[in-house]
Amino acid sequence: MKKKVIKLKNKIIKNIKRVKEEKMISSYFKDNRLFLVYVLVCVLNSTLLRIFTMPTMENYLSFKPIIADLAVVTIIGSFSYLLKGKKRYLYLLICAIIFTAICTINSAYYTFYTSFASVSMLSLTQYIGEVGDAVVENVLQIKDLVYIFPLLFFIYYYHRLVKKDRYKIYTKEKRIKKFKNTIITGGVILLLFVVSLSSLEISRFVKQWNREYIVMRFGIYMYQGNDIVASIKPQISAMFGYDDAKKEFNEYYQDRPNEQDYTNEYTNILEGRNVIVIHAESMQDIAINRTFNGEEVTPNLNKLIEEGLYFNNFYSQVSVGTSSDTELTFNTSLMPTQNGTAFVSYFDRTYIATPSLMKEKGYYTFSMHANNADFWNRRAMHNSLGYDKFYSKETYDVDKENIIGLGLSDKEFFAQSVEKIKNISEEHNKFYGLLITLTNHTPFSDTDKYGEFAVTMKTTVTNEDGTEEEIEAPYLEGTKLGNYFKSVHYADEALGEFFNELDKNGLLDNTVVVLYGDHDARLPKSEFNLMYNYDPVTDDIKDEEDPTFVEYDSFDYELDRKVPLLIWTKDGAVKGQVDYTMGMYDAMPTLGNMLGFYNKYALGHDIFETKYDNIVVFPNGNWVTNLMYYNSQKGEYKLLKDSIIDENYITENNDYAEKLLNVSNKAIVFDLFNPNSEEQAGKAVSKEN
Ligand code: GP9
Ligand code: MN
Repeated sequence: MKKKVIKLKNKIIKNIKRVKEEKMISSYFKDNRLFLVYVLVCVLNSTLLRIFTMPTMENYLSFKPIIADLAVVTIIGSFSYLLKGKKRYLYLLICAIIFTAICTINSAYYTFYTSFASVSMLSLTQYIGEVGDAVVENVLQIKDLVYIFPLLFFIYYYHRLVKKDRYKIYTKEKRIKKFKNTIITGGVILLLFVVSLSSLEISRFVKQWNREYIVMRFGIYMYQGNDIVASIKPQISAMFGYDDAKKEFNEYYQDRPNEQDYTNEYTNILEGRNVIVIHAESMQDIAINRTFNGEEVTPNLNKLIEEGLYFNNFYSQVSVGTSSDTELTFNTSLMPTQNGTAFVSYFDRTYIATPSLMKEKGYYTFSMHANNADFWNRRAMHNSLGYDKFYSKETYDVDKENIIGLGLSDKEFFAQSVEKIKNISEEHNKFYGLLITLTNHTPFSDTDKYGEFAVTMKTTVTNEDGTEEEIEAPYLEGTKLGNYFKSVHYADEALGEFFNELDKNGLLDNTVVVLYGDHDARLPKSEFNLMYNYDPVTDDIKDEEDPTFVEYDSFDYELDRKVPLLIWTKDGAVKGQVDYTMGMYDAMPTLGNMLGFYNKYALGHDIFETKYDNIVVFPNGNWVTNLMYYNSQKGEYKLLKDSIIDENYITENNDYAEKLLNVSNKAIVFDLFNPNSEEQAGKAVSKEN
């Protein structure tokens, strides 16, 4: 009996405790409703951003970034409790607006650059106006505005609380107590998060070069906070850490000979010739030798490829500096910088660049681009690269009729440039010139100005009654990819006219023409799928069960981002197709060997020395070799050959890529090609002191 009473007593105590706990929890919720809604809104937005930008299984299941967001949002929000009355709401509102803005901006930025935004890019926002259409059509989409709705709910919720008289006004003691409890809770969540991190995660967070990886593990808020520190760092770190950078730099290059120590069949083969380099905007390899109903997209380029030396496995290595990054890499064999862009943030550094080296060989060097000279800071940077003169928009006749897309049409640009080159050739013995095209730039929407080129599919279909019928299915008409091919067709036509004019004026006789595609055209993957798997009968993508269905994954998409590289002479001095895996940074050493110059500090190689052993490192740490494409963000790869890979292969190439990116970045940031860099670093430090 006694036992039963004790049992009952215990049960009652337990129940009272549980009820008390439940009451406490519910009273906590009631007491902190606004704060909790603020937390929910901010964490939800960050989660939505990750899901919309990187929809992978790993992302859906990952709690880590949610914990990180929770810690940041709680700690920052906790200060609201120090404020009285309505001010508490206003503080939370401002925080929620900032967090929402971070999500919106990053969502839009990701669409355009497949990366997350960095405050170091703020100095570039002036260029956004210049690419006008491109930004509106490509960047601002409805999905970027989704983040505003949770914010609106937060505002609505506050007003509802006020209306129902449920918005709490706390005493000073209560406010301080709440602040303390909340910040401690945030701190504990943060601590739990930190102890869960692996050393790889910590190291990547510190380096901040793999942005997707960081957002995936640390959430967008921690990423952005870290980015602010990382963006200010280059300015500060150019003052500090010089000795370590110089040491690393010296070690990297210590075994390199000062003079070229090899020869191959291409050595000096083009020495002494004039050089015309064509920077073909957004020219992607997928357009080469492609036909629609038997019509070539690039008939002129295809002919030149037949006559010249063509590299059909060539990748651009751009980061957020797109065109300008390629100019940097092509001319210096360095990689784009890890923060900001070399053209904008580091234009005042010393560069060992092809134009300067050609100048030393007695060439007159120039660049031509019919756009504003300050775009990508070219006015300043072309000087640093060693161009004697930059012929920019001011030197061209640009009128309304001649504008396509971003500016002067390629046909008009080339026509006017030939006149300039004619004068140059009369005044100078030898010249090295760069022509940057413009028409074939995203969004490829000026289709009525490109001329006729159908991207349809004509085919014969058998009707139910057995009769055959010729149909012309829409295929890529009306798609962005289709418009791209129309634009490329125009760019190719302009190129054909340019060659004709050069030839008519005798300017091809002792000249080598180099043409590269500066980067891919940022076309949607879904449209590639349509291109490879189009069914003209249904006017849709084939069924996956269809035996002719071609699997198209994200690796295929990366591999399709290849761009053309062509070296052409009228007399066919160099000829053939080369399928070695090659990157933009290999252009300088490969051309140097042909033209008779050598740069000890090139990060790439003469492709005719490395051949199939080459590796192309991308600014985000991904790399591609003859054997595999490796995605360092996801730690996944695709084998390109039927071969067995040694397990060290990935580790060694990852180390190689990381070192190369690091040395390249430090060489630029610390101005290590400048013989006076040490003195300058010393001065900067003493100025600081
Ligand atoms: C602008 C042109 C385009 O002058 O070079 O630059 P992008 O948008 O390709 O970097
Ligand atoms: Mn470009």
